Amino acid sequence: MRFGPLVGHRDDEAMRRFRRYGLGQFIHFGLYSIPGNEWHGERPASLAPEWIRAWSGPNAPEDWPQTYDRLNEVFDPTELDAREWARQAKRMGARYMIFTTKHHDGFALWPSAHSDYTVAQSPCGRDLVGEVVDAYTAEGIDVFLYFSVLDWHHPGYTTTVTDDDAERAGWQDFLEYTRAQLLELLDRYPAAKGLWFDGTWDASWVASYEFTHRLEQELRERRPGLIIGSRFRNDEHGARHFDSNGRLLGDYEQGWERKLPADHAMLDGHDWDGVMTIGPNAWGFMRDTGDQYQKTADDLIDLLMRCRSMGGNLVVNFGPDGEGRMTPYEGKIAEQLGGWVRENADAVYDAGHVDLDETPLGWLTGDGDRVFLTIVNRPVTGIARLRFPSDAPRVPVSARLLASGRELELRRTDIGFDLDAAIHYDVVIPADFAADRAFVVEIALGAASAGVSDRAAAHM
Ligand code: JFZ
Repeated sequence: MRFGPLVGHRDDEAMRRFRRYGLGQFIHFGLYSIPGNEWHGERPASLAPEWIRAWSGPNAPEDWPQTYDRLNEVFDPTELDAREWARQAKRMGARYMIFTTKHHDGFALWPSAHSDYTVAQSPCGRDLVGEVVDAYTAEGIDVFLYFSVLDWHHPGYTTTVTDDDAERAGWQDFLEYTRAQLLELLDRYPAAKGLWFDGTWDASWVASYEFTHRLEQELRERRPGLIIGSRFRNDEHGARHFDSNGRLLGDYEQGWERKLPADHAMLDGHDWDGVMTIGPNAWGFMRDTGDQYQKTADDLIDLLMRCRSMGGNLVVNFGPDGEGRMTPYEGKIAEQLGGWVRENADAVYDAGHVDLDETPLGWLTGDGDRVFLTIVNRPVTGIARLRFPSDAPRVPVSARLLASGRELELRRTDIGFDLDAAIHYDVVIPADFAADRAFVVEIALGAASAGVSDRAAAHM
């Protein structure tokens, strides 16, 4: 295989940092934020709002793509204050963020020298990518640049492989433009830590594997430490994300989108993150979410800890309105999620997968010295039971509620099953402890010989 992975499993500082991000923020912002999924009261039947340019059918406005393409003439998000966004993300507990520099419509949120369809050709006139990179970096939040290869504006873009000479020349132009924009992004925004690619599924791009292989090399040379996910390129057999030999194409698995791995084993040791919308499938702003279910802070806490228990990060998407304001619902989510994460930070950031049996009570994370049990399903028995292998070198020695530090009774429990293979440890959740969200039990580990005595036996 000549066009397989360019890098193996990385363990440099940038990737070690990636593993401790825990929580991230995605922001989808662009021309599509202006219509917000509707135009003069009409809506497309089934498109994500950031796809509204693809609206067709009986209720689509006349000449819709042309109308959409001219939205740059009115694009002017005067309420957009990147420092405010960054402060909100900080309060939410995000340690990295992904920003749409150019979505499928081809409109660049930085004044790209390689395009005539950018913020510079709009009343906005600001470098929004620069503002976001600076504001988030100042808050200590790492920035990844989302970049859609798929481009509805560039005349040379084609979805298919063609024999037509003019079309082939157009595609070559497009590839050069793509390369130029990516190098431009890296050069303009040296603080950006990664590139988050999208729209790389068309046959034209898949057939350009020699180009993409060379380009990945060039990007990595231009910016040592740069993180590139697996949604950038494919091998010469068209295998995407993983090459034909099953090797990951990039630094982390970038295919977990609005779905999560079923268990840790299926990740095969790869780094990963899961990107998630708050509504069912809306990345860009939606004026009216109607009766669509919106994930609650509790849903997101559950998803976050589920991701952490499998060693991944959760990235929550925000879609600001056309003026650049975060929506009130997103604001509420950010505060609620942030409040929880702040109280339970030890279980979130520096804790990852722990090699223990799963529990129906919630999610396990660990940092070597401690195991954290995020209880989502509080047991009616008041007992949180964990199963340790009987030969475990380190076992629970004490337990407390992470948020308050309240000590909890811990006991080794011999209930007469699974005797040879396992020891069960019970943490007693006090009946007088009231919780209206998931809560974390912190369990300190110590040498097996120092474990708590078998109190069940002592009571006999
Ligand atoms: C893409 C975009 O089309 C969408 O607008 C949004 O930006 C999202 C983050 O990315 O949508 C995808 C891409 C990949 C998958 C699903 C939706 N996928 O791999 O399942």
